[in-house]
Amino acid sequence: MLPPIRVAVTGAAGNIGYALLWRIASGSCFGPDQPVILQLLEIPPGMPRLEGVVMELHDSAFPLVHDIVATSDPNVAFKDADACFLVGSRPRTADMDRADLIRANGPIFTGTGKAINDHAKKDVRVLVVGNPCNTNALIACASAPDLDDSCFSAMTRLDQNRAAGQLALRKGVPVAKVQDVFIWGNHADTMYPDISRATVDGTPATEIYDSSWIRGEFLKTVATRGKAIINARGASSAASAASAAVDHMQDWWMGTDGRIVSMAIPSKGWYGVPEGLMFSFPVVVEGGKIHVVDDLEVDDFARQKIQQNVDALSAERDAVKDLL
Ligand code: NAX
Repeated sequence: MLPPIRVAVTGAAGNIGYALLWRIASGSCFGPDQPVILQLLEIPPGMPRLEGVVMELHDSAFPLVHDIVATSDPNVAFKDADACFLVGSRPRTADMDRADLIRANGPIFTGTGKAINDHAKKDVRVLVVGNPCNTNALIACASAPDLDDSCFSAMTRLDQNRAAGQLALRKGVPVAKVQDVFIWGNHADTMYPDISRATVDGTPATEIYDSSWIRGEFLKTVATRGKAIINARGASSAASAASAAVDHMQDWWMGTDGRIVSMAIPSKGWYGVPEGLMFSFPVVVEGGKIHVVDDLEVDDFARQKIQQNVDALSAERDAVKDLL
């Protein structure tokens, strides 16, 4: 048996937390031989709900769970953390636009980033899920000056999985047959699902789907899926978001074996994306290191979509520049 790793989850008593913790505890994220110590953070009003979650985790008797810490103190939650899922943040309400959400949630991530900086392992892997996740990750990263910026990422895997699901449904094949579709940009409705390298059962996706469907209905379905879920379920995506968070962290932890996946990471100028923007790129992971696949041909349509995301994320960055 390996020594246990410490996994911090914020917003642990929320909807995504309720699905995510069971996947981590069962071994589906870090592997069936990797014990975990769960370090769960909530704000004080969430602590009674978190107590209930912890009771249920104990009642699930997961052999891989060596300890559970439930706290409202970030300094405790991030102590010696090897991996962090930053889920906790304020959800957008009807009276808020995106700019209001950024202003409301930004300060959470300065405190979180500082606590991670001061207490987590120096090679910690941080995944930001709480929205607006790209800019929240940027703030957390900027608030952790002692850590390398490669410790921070934001989640666009749900968008990737949604895109793969739509391609599979359209062709009538299991989703496992779909490979190498990925997302550019922001986790927002500007994001761009790119099929230029994707294959379905070994055949290039560009030979299977006509471009009017790809640029029309497919793009719209993926971009507006979050709203469609809310309309249908009366609540936002939770289990699929948790599943995507597990996929993202598992790939970061174990590697992608050559598969291309999507992760939003601090740009080093790849594809003309300004340095420092937390931008989703096509990546592969090897030995715990994320590498951008930087030699793809980008057509005019994709270039225009990348630029839209650069503009949106630059505007978000400007809106929080006092926090960076
Ligand atoms: P919930 O409102 O169910 O849960 C959020 C939890 O976070 C609550 O229990 C709350 O008490 C806690 N919280 C709030 N501020 C906190 C803080 N400063 N420290 C610790 N905990 C805090 O929301 P849920 O459905 O779980 O969604 C969580 C976040 O994920 C939201 O920001 C949501 O927008 C975002 N999402 C991101 C997705 C992505 O693909 N990146 C997709 C799903 C989801 O929309």
